[in-house]
Amino acid sequence: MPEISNQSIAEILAFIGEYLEMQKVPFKPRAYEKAAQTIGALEEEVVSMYKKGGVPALKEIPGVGQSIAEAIEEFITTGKIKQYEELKKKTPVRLDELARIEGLGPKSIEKLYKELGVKNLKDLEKAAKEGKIAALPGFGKKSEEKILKGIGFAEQSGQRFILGYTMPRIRSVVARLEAVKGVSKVTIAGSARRRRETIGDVDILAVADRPGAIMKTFITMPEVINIIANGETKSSVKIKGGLNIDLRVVKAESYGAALNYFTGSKDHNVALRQVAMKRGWKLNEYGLFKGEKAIAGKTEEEIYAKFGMDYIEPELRENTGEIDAARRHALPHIIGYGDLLGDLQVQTDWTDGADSIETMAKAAIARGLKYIAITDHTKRLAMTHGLDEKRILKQMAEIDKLNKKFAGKIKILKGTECDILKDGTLDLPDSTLAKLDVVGVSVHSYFNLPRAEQTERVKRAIANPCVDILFHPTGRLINKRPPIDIDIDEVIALAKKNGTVLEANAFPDRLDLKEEYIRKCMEAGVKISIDSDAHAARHFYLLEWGIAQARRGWAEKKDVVNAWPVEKMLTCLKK
Ligand code: DGT
Ligand code: CA
Ligand code: CA
Ligand code: ZN
Repeated sequence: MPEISNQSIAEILAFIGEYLEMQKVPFKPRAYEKAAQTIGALEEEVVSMYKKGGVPALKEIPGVGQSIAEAIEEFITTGKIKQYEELKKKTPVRLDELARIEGLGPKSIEKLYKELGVKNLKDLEKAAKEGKIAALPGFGKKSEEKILKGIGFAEQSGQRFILGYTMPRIRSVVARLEAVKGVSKVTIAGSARRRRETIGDVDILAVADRPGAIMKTFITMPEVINIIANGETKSSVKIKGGLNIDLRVVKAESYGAALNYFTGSKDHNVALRQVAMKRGWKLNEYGLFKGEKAIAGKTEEEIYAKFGMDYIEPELRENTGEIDAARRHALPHIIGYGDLLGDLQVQTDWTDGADSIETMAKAAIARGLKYIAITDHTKRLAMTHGLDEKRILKQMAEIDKLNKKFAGKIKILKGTECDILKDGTLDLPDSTLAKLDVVGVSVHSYFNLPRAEQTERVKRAIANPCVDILFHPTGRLINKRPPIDIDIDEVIALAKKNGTVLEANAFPDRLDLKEEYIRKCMEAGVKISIDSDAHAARHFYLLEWGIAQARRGWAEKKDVVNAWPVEKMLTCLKK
């Protein structure tokens, strides 16, 4: 059976959804889109779920019913989906290129194909530059400009892989390498170890008695589509989906030095080497040397110690002040991967989530959480079935009931992800917001307002005393949609003044706030929350990526409100 990644399954389902929307089929497009979203963010490989339990196992994935499960089966077993091939014949366009463009929905893609013969990105750019799109009824000058902007963004974000979605595959490679006889260590290095939001390629380091065996396992993995290099101590492969992986086998005595070198970042390495040079030492991938004599190299810890520095966590190694702080013993005690007690953004099947409140609560308990806030969308997001006042009151009553049932196990908080309207007012009246434990607000529309107007809009929203948290503050989708244009310093300053919490959304393609802005919050004394934004019970594991981003932003446990017990967290929100 071919190794098909969750990403490629998610992608083809999303494409089917888009084609169905072009055909104006009702309801079905949403179902495919939802299934694609859920699968794209699953930790387990769908292929192995299928191998274990066939179509019934696939139907256990939230949002996957009989017909989508069968489509997935067809894809896994034949590499194709007939329905998709047929749809593609009707509108033979490169959806992989066009659907990425911000502001270009399926219906526009179809129109542009029918009217102008636009099949791919190149055609699109040409048509836009020639002013042909502006001339089409229903488009106009503004849409044309938006499309050109979208093309620019797509080109500039290029081919980097989103780490959170890629890591399950990397870990599966590591597990297979660890199982090889004579292998004593396998570690992820490079940008993946530093937990950057996207990675260019994967760097893996191993210590082995005989490198031959591990190299052989590596280059013969079923997902390998191309062996780029195959040497005694270094090999490089490309796997399905286009990701490159480098594997290096090093000696145990220089493992720490090699790990340090291949973890990077390059800027961190350069700065550290300068510190060595100043002392008349030499640092390279084989060790730390005084003349010919190795004085450290087996572990990273001993290398940093020799420099009189505290150990620097990989997430901090970007040469943005960490070396100096380590020398002064002033590094932050960044939040740990097991430190969260709650999750303050959770969607359910009351709106566009796949699972019920009860199912989400059970999954959160299994993840070790002590509380979650249910934060479904509000009515302006009609597409998601957003809640109005009446339904939110009903949901609150349901949460009261469930809290009795789960007493002592988990606390379910009443919340909302309330839409910020164009003028900065909110989608629910204050009288309703005042009844909730956790009021989060988000921008989901008018992404392209000019900077001053957008900043005022967001500031007006968080100036409302009912508001506790600004969710995914910049609205970006990595590789897909640029952030909204706001003056983040002004927003942070106002958050500081009003005690508003800013979110570090953990969804791998959001990671919003990004690290740089989290660090600004730390400097300003603004608290953050790290939320999964789970849309299915299986999404809580994504919290890891929010924690990673917060660590890269130098956040400590004391800076993260949902790392605190629920009473203390609520007191802070309502202050
Ligand atoms: P990526 O793959 O673009 O996401 O970023 P990295 O950081 O994984 O970079 P990569 O894969 O090119 O190299 C892995 C590590 O090797 C990098 O973090 C630091 C080290 N390295 C690579 N090239 C150089 C170099 O020219 N000088 C130094 N000092 N270190 C380097
Ligand atoms: Ca790399
Ligand atoms: Ca590399
Ligand atoms: Zn949202």
